[in-house]
Amino acid sequence: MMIGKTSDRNTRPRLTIVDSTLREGEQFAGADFTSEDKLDIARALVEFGVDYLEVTSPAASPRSAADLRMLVDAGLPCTIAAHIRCHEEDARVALECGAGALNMVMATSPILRAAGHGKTIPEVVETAERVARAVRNEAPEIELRFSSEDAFRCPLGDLLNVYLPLSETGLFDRFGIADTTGVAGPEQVSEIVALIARTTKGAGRSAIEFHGHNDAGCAVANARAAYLAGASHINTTVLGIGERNGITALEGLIAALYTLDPVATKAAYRLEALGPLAHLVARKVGREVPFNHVLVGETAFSHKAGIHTKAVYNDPRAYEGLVPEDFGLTREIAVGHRLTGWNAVRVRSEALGYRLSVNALKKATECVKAAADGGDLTLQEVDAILDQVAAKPSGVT
Ligand code: HCA
Ligand code: CU
Repeated sequence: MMIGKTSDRNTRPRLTIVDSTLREGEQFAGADFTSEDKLDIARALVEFGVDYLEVTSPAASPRSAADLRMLVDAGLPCTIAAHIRCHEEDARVALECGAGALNMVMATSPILRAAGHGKTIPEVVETAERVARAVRNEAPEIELRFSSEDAFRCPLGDLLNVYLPLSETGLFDRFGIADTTGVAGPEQVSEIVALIARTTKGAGRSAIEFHGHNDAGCAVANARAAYLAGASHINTTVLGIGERNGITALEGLIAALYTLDPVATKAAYRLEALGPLAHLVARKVGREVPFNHVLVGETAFSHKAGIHTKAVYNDPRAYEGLVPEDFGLTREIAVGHRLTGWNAVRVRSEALGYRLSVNALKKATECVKAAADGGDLTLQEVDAILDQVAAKPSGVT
């Protein structure tokens, strides 16, 4: 398996993350990024190891254009992709601002075509080709992607009637497939990604970019499925922020990649930078990191029940599929609750410098459980019980 990144074109990366925190993420209800915010986030993403940053169309507002210029001028070691409508004017502005790639998008599903641009499938193809030719005229070497908005609510025949003629033009580097309303499941994503990758291969270029929303909670699973089915590029945002409840979270995708190949994932990304990155973006959008978020949530490495804690003390792999130390994180073992076990109490007692007999530890555990039946105890309250038990002559071994 090849997870990773390299700037060497001959050893093209097997998977490239196209992070859209500065585009899809800007569409999150709580996001109102200043120019400085955008630069901070861009730097942190690149520092983590992301190669592509997708940014809001410079045609959206004068500040959006100025911010794209600013990001280009910052000279970060990454490609800045402007997300644009399939309009020649949008493309022209993006090129003028110095974008390194153009991520064009156009709706293909019947519902979005009717509610949006009103074009038929042949007209979608004609428009995309016309804009792409204009772009190639202006900037022959620019990286160009065409994506179908709402691809998963689009009849398969229509989808093929979009991607096949467009791939035959040879104008595009990549095709995007978007689950805009988050209705797809992993099996459907696998099937469509594999089919589009296969059918566009040979005719033109075969790189596939997947973009998936999280309305039904499948965004990370769908991105994983897309990757395994042959997608070369995956869209993410930090904390998954985006329209409604967002898209594939960068943290979730990284965790999924790590479960597939920890060594390659560690080699490709600075994993310990993920936590600070998540907290940075949370601060910028004025929210907390969700307590149970993948990897970086407060409880992501908390162990509680006695059976779990005992096994984790013996071997953390017993209940950890992801190694917190690899991400610069620490596990937490809760002691002061009614589900506690004497191993957790023993470890705490040892941290306090006691060497208690098994009997004394079991006695202390009973005391903790009984007291915690009235509500969880603080560590100080647990320590007070341990102090008392240790003070009894029979307590110490
Ligand atoms: C949007 C829609 C989009 C585009 C995805 C893509 C979606 O906000 O413009 O460019 O592939 O979810 O369809 O984010
Ligand atoms: Cu989207």
